[in-house]
Amino acid sequence: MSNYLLKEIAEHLVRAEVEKREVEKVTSTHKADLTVEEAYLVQKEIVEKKIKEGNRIIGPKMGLTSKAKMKQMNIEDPIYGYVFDYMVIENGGKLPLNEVIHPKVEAEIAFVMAEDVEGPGVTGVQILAKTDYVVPALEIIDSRYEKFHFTLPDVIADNASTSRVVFGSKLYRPEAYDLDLIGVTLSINGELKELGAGAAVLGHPAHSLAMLANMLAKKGDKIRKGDVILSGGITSAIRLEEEDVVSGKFDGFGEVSFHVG
Ligand code: OOG
Ligand code: MG
Repeated sequence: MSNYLLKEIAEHLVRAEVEKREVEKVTSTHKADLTVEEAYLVQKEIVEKKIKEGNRIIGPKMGLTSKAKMKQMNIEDPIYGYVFDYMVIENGGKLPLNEVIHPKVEAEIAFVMAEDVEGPGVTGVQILAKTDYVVPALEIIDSRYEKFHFTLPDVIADNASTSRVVFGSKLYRPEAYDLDLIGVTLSINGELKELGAGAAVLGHPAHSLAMLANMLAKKGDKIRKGDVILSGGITSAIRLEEEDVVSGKFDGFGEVSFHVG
């Protein structure tokens, strides 16, 4: 793929995000045979563009790490993307609907890293040993593609649909919990929509971060000390509507909430 096309696709997707306009998937409009490797180059271009514009990385994130998410999106391979500072909504805060296209919410467990972790060969135990804290989170995904329809390379190029995130207000030490056994409920306007447990994410959320470290290693990159990392949606994502009040309850971890305005 030419450097020109790569930059063109990156700009096209950033424009869609900024203008809050859904677009046809890149494999329909720009390059039918876009590979996974090329898609990560597009994503890198987007990330570098956002950094140049003065935004800061909160951390990488994993996606499509649970059966529920894989089934919902019809893609079987975990992916990663990046969360930026402008995407963070405070716990209990508001998601202005006019800032997004067609948002969905999903419940996740996030990790705050105490040290760098560099693959290959990283295991879940090593991740836990290098984690300062875990924190419950609600991720708001907002694919820039029409109807959330995409192939694996499309969603990678689109920074894994990353849009907004709400982190819980309290940090928890990882060794005090069996993160695979943490029960989670996701309710909207008081109605239970989804439920699951940490084990839905590759057997244990730490496995997701181990996979992330090993995927990053292939690009000469690593998990960094201080990164706050989403391990991936535990359940299917739920479409958000005007005035929705969203609550994620995590057993022993309290509640994370926001409302749509
Ligand atoms: C891709 C983003 C996936 C997750 O946690 O699985 C993701 C999508 O579903 O649009 O963030
Ligand atoms: Mg997610």
